[in-house]
Amino acid sequence: ARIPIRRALLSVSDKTGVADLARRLSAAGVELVSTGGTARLLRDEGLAVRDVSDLTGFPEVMDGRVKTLHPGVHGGLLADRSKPEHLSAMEAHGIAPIDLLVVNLYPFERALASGADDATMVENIDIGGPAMIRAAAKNHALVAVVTDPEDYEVILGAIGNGGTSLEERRRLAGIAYGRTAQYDQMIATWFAKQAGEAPRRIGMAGRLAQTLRYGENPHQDAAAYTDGTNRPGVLTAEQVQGKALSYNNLNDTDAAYELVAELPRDRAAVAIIKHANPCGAAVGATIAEAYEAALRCDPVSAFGGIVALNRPLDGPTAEMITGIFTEVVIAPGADEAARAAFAKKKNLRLLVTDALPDPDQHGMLLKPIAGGFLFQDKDTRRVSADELKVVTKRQPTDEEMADLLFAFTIAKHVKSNAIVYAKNGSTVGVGAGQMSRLDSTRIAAIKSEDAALASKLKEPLVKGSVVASDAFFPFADGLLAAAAAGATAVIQPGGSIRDDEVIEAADKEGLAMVFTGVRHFRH
Ligand code: 93A
Repeated sequence: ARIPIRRALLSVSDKTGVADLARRLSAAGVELVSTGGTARLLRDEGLAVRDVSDLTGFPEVMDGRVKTLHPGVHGGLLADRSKPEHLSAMEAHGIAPIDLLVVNLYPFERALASGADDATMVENIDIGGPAMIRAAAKNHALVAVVTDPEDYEVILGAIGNGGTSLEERRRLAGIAYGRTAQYDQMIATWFAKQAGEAPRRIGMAGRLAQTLRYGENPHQDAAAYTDGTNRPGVLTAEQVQGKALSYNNLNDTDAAYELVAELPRDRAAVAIIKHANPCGAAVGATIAEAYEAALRCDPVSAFGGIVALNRPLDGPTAEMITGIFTEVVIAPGADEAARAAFAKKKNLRLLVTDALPDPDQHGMLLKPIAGGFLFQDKDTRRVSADELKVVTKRQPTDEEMADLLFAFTIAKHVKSNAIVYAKNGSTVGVGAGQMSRLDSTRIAAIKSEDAALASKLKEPLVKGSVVASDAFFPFADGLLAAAAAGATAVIQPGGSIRDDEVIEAADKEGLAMVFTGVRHFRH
């Protein structure tokens, strides 16, 4: 049955759209009741609002920690008005029924993302809000509960329609419990982190951003979720043009953007991604220069690729990109000339963000396995020049050193076993996802030779390059294959029981080699 809305309690931290909603409710004759900040905002909008303290006969106290925690509120939310006993209790204690609850919670997730101190985190734990939400949702037979500005529409529709339907209230109740569960999950995870422990229980901390047409394949259902932090990235991007993003597009675009975000910010940087692996990445004086260099690495694989930039897209680069079939381009901005060049390619997706992803921001990685899932921190480790240990007789030159660090950074973003050859701030060969490190080393070199043939170069770019390995060479064979392909310097974690053999082979070949002491597996 439809339940008309006569009295609504509004208490929101995210004030988006609440004034509009309240105005429409008020115009329909609904009595508005509200907490401090929300009441103030609605009064500023010229609306008549009762204070919660009016309903409870009790002031908001303790910096707002106790505002709505009172039988005057909870009785109004929980009363089953079909029961004479509940009605008489309402009568005896002067409890007014509430038909609609609009609450959203203290922004704990925003506080977390902003790196707030412990005291601030604690103050951002909402108590009264979840209590009201759970009460109203339990009593969904009579009360509608809205926890998300996105659902104000449901209420606006109900106003002119004789009230909310049971079906609507039931759906809103489910959304409400999903919200409080997720909220407490986040708080629990924060406490576990403080205690230096893995959280005892963990759930899905996500909010539906969009349902996707399908997953990695057309027979798989899929959807994208945001984690509430609003961190810059593919999910916060504005899509300027092109078809809707697919599951694979989102996955690859994220990989591309996170990669360029980690390259030196004082250079323009470009990455081209296929199947979540870079088939080219480069830094340069300009975005156009970096794109050209990145494309040169493997122009065949770049077909249908995803391109990420660390600088705004400009006209000349946009023109170049349109010269080859490209699925997605993401950049922190795009100028007029670039937008005009892309407008001709209707299907090409252009995504623009106001900032790059923050590579130092911690994150959690979940991987499902049968009967459960694995959890780990995001790999935010970055190796700096002063951590490197030269282990060979020959020291790397300054040019080699710069390329070694660049190559190792790229290798972090390549599926293991990862081998990356680089020269002059550009990848020249990438070997990804092989079960043998030797195979990755060979494949990357073969690809460089193929690219040289395709581009009619006299000699493959891998000649005179440096090589990075995401984990140690277990034997000398991989290193020897890299030397045979033309690498002159090597960067790798070290730590194999055969390090001596590998170092000896490097010395024999005249290679310079540095150990990072840090491994970057990625699967
Ligand atoms: O500190 S609380 O847990 N104590 C309460 O009794 C209480 N009641 C509502 N926080 C409480 N709220 C929250 O206040 C709501 O969930 C909402 O996020 C916020 C709205 O406060 P204001 O209207 O003063 O801006």
